[in-house]
Amino acid sequence: ARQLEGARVGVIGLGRTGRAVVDALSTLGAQVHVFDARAASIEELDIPVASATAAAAPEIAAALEASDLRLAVVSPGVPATGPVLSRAISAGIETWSEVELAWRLQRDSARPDVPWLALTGTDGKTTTVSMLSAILQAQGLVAPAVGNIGTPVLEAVLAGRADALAVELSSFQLHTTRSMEPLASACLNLAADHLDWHGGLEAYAADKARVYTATRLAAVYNTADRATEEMVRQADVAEGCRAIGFTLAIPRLGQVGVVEDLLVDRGFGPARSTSGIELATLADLAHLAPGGQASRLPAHLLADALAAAALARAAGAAPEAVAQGLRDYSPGAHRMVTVAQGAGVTWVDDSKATNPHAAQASLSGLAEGTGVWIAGGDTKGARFEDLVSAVRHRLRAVVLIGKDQGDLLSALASRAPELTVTRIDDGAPGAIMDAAVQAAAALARPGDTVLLAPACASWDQFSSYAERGELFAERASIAARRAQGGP
Ligand code: UMA
Repeated sequence: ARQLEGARVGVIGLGRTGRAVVDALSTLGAQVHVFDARAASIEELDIPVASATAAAAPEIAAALEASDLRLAVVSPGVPATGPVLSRAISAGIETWSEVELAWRLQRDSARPDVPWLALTGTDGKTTTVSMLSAILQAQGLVAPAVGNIGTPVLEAVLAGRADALAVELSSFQLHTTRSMEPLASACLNLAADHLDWHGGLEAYAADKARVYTATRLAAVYNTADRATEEMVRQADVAEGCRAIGFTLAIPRLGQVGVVEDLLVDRGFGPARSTSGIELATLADLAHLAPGGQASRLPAHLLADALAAAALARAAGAAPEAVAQGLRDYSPGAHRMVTVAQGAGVTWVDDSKATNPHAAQASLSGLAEGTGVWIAGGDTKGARFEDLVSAVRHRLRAVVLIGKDQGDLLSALASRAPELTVTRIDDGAPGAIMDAAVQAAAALARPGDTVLLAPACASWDQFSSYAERGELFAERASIAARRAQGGP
């Protein structure tokens, strides 16, 4: 932190994290030079800075190259494959994520030992980090869920009130995070996502694998996902760090898993050599299952709970805290929420399904031939053939939104030519959702589910997945009421 006093530092991107970075650097007495592709982001900044540049990526790249900056803190949205990062690096500028800055500031603070429990993965991150936070709170710790979920890690570190941090990390954030030494870490799963940002699956996986680097106590992996196990095998972890698997099956030694209706730990403590320690029952998760029936709990939620339990156990959580935390956890908005019902049609908002892997998990719950699927948006370079092949028999029809519908259309044409596809034109967010909901209402039959599970990011047409989900919920309620003969 002392080294930053008086230092000239670039901050690229002034979103949620960028503003926290500018704030922290200014307080430390650094000379801050900000860059953003959007003039509005610069205008909204209310902290004095040494210079502010609003320009497109190539110009920002050129300005960085011409500057004598040695360090830049880069927003997660700035792509690894774009000119800004690549030219900053070739100009010898060190690039840090906000997470990297947060780690370094904590290390130099009065409370350097607050443990970080860091997790990444293609899907389930937000659910898992929220469950983890709930378990740690049940243990009596102040342990907020921070990072990609919303609150910048830096804000939590500077507030200085946490006993532990449950940190959700995206591959973007991990790309420029180097010195973090988490107490425990996990990659939940790996599937194709954000390929355009990283430049390919291999680069994406390599950034995800960074979560394990220098982990001190437990590197948690998914026994059903070989990629995550391989990451742990190859990771440069601290001496004495153990690999702990989580599994939906009966756990072996060194694993956390399920025995009949119990979540059982055979990874930590004396349990490593015995039949294991009972952590919780499936009934503790019943509130997350359709109709509150534990027997219908979706497998991915059970996997998330096991991963959260493993990370929490690494931080010393007692079995009772695991059970209590899982009971306390409630799912966030826009994750498989039934938002309306009318004329026998159920309307479900899963706007959070922003990639094909997540959309497949939600579509897999539909009965044969009963789904009207609203899909599309910013594809992030993903492919949709496998998804369409896996879910086609569950669908009645598809409504496509999004600016670029080509990739989804060609996957539908080649893998599910029998399906009716309705395309919605570009327009204002409200008008797009209006048209999509009206089209879906006309296609749905009694007993059907209209499911917003776009398999794509929302950025091309909406401000966020939350806005997309909110507009859907609002329009779906109107459609359901009308179908019942209401106003
Ligand atoms: N900007 C540029 N150039 C670029 C990209 C962005 O100048 O190439 C500017 C934008 O004009 C804007 C600012 O940077 O002013 C936006 O920054 P940002 O989009 O990088 O994001 P933040 O507002 O700092 O929010 C980030 C995460 N955003 C992304 O990863 C894109 C948030 O995750 C996260 O909650 C927040 O930090 C706190 O940690 C969002 C997300 O969609 C929700 N994440 C992806 C996902 O979950 O799939 C990874």
